[in-house]
Amino acid sequence: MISILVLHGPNLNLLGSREPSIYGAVTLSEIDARLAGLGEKQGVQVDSLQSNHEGALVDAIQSAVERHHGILINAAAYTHTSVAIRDAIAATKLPAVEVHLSNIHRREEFRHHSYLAPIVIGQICGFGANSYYLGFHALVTYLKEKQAERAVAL
Ligand code: CA2
Repeated sequence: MISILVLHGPNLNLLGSREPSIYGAVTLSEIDARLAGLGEKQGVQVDSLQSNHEGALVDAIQSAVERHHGILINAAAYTHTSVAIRDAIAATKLPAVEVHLSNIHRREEFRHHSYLAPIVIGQICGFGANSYYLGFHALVTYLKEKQAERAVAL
């Protein structure tokens, strides 16, 4: 069974309670529940984790190698600062999709650069919570295609 790890970075636990004009009214629990539901429909195991701590995210990424086939990540502010998270994802060699609720390219200059963008399959941003669901679809499609390619090669 395909298994994916969903990672949410700092302050995303506040979703739904503050700044709804930027990030929408949906809560993180609602996003996680919808992702779990999408996973059930598609036969994909979905495990989610939110942390405000860079090291905890790095630990989760390192552990993902043993349990998961891909990573869906909104690294939040660490997107723009964390070489450690980038290095951890690159080291796992797991396919990853980067998502953002807001369109980071339409916001302040410092949000335009992502340390993750060069090492992920792709980035989806600007669609609110739908960025996560689109990202989930993109990652699962990628993993299923790779699985099918491997089956043909056998
Ligand atoms: O648009 C996104 O998903 C971001 O990753 C969100 C980050 C931000 O630093 C990135 O540039 C873009 C911020 C997450 C903070 O979330 C909050 C939610 C509610 C209230 C306050 C913060």
